[in-house]
Amino acid sequence: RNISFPQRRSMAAQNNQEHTLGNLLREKARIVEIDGEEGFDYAEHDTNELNGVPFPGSHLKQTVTGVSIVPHYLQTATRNLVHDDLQTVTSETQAKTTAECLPYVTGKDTQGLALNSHGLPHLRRKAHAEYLRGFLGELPAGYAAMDASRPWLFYWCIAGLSFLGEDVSEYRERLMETVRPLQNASGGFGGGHGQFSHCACSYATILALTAVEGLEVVDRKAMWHWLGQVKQADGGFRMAVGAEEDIRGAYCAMTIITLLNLPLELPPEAHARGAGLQTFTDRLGEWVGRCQTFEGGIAGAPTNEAHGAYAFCALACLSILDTPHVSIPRYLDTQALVRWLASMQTVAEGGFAGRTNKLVDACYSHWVGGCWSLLQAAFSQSSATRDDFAAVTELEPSELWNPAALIRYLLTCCQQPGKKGGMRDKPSARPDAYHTCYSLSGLSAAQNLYIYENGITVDAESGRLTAAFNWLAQRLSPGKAMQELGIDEHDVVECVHPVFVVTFDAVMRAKEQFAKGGL
Ligand code: FPP
Ligand code: K
Ligand code: ZN
Repeated sequence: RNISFPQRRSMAAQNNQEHTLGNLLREKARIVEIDGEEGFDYAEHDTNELNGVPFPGSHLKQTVTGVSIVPHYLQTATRNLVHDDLQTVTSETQAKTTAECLPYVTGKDTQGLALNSHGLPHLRRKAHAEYLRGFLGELPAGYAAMDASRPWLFYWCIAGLSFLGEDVSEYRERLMETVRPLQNASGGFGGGHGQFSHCACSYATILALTAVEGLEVVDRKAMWHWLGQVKQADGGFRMAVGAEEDIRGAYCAMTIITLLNLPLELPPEAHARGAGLQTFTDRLGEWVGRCQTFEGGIAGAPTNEAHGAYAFCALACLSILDTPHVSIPRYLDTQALVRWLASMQTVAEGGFAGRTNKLVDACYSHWVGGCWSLLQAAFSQSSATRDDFAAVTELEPSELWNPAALIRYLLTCCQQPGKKGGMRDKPSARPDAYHTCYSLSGLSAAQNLYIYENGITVDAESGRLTAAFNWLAQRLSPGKAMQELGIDEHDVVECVHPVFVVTFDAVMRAKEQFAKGGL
């Protein structure tokens, strides 16, 4: 009872290491069953129907340890594996969150939302689009606190609209004129005029411009020089000159370099040259590898705590460096990573948490759901990698997470009901542009199919890394898959690029625009 929090965590980690993932999944099913018998809410809500319609995926239900009372996804989620009766703030907030979500995920309370043919709420396309458009004008005074994050608002709203299939071309001129004064003559974008350039602001600006075909406003040469100042001798990137070095920097910088087709050679004045580095990619994979923790997840920087948002940055960065099924296993312990990622899908909410012993949150539908898109493609690639994977996990890559459960969480718990739209972290949170954008991106990860086509990884003429341009997407079409996921055609979002997080069309246009390279 007096076990301290960190000790509990490391017990969980040791426990994880002693089992195969298949065993953990079975163990989880057993724990859920015990909870049911002890009077925890699961039994009461246990049903394979929602408003008279069978649960998506309920036909997949297996009988585990002789008990088949829980819906399929309660069996496949592996969270809270080490279950004890120790009451802490953590266990209390978890119980509160489960209780807050259960009426919605089970369909007991539909909040007045219009339902689809599977008994789940429809995606409120028009309401969410209107909500996002509302941030692309003047904002109330309280938003002054977001001044240094203005490019993020441009990106979340414009990208989010494009994920809903809305035409965003009307924002082209306005966005170009708005970001022009945010660009520094010495390269990169800040949050506002006169603010220092920053990797996050530059990344968000570049993606928003990509979405509206407005990249010509970028001074590519200056950007190349500026990025040369944030590249570090150990292989990583700082977020700004003199700022923290973390994995966001690595992913943001490599995204900018690739979309703008900047030279991979470091500018002559880059101080990392003094340590023998010649290119932006030197020592980068190794640095990303150092961010993997004892839990198997990825931290923002070496020695820090594993977090889903950083796992996405790591996998996306490695997917820019090379073919994902080559670069991911080269720098990361994929077994450990997969085990950790699987444990992020929560019971009974069905969405993802960002880290061990923390709560489900809609934005991790993208940060963690996006990891699955990248990994699934990596491991479905060849029968060799697939067999390797199955040997470790006893499972197929597609069995490691439950897209139907994620969709259910997003549609039932994360859509703001009533007049206003927008999507939210969880029912007790208010909607915001960030959660709306990444909920929609997470829906795409759960709905659409991404395929990695082996192809050229470096363009011979321009020198650009092209590995991240080899993705193909298959939009979910009517039929069995929709049935299993519990959605109608109306609820399907556009294919979101698994590395660059804008639509596929937008990525292809950027690729063509700078095909020649040069500066
Ligand atoms: C914890 O917040 C969150 C973090 C430690 C990192 C979040 C980073 C991102 C969402 C994005 C990074 C990526 C780019 C491209 C900039 P918390 O403690 O409020 O949430 P938690 O309880 O869910 O961990
Ligand atoms: K959070
Ligand atoms: Zn969130």
